[in-house]
Amino acid sequence: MDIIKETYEKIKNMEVRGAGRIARAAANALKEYAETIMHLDDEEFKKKILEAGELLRSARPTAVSLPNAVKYVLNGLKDENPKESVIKKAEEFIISSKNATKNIGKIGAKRIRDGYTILTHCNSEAAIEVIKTAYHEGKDIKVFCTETRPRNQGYLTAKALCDEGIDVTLIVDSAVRYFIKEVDIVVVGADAITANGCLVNKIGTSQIALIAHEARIPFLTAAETYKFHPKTIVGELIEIEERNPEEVVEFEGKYKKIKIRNPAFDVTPSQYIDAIITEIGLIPPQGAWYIIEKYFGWIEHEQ
Ligand code: RUB
Repeated sequence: MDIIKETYEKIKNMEVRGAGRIARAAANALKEYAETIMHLDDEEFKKKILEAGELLRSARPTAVSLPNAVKYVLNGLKDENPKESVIKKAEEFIISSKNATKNIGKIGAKRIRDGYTILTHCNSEAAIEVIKTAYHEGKDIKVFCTETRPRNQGYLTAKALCDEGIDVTLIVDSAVRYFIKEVDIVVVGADAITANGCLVNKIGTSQIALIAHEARIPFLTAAETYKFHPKTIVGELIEIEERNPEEVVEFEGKYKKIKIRNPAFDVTPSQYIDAIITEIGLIPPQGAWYIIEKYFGWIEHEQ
């Protein structure tokens, strides 16, 4: 169980973060754990893997990639050879997740024209892949990265793009409207897409979408199909993670009584989203229901 607890802690304390990475970390932990308990009988093996899945799932509440990855691997328990199947499913998930990001890059890059300035928020592998692919296709592009308070994940994005040789400008989150006239397209990642086509992503995303909408700038989100939330089809709401107030600021003395709120994600309504870039193609937000229905056959609708 060590690998499971270790991975749970790393996801919880954000040593491993970002929806795609946490999903792959959970799948990998289940695989490594399964390999250590192959000597158990099938019933005992199933019990242990289910417990491990439960713990991993509880590490962070918002990114649906985490329960979707766990569920994908746990589905192996229903097979004739559950032990081999769990390991195979975990490997399958990790490979298909990496391929999905690559495909999203290729599809999304077609929407980036030569000379474009792109704005991105937070630190999304999928959004970065779109930008990197466009750049390596020879397009002359510039990127604005928001700082993404309070944890400043935007710095990671700025560094990753700078390492590729891309022209990057880092701005504070509140400067998006100031710079929007210089932006041709907004590309962000996704922690979850709901059945009615809304996007759940890093706090501040919905403000950016609103600003882009007002300025008539296309707003795209890059989301692998495992970021679509199957339970939203039966009306479930997505829990928005509220993190430690000390991430925002630490008050001393009498100022300790000042309340601080620190939601980590927000919801962007579908009307502000021009398209969702998935590994199977570019879809309108209205297509989210179809994706969940078609590609989540392996997830029963739990009510
Ligand atoms: C990260 C974040 C990212 C999505 C998508 O939030 O909001 O935009 O997770 O990322 P946090 P990816 O830092 O709180 O995990 O495309 O890498 O899956």
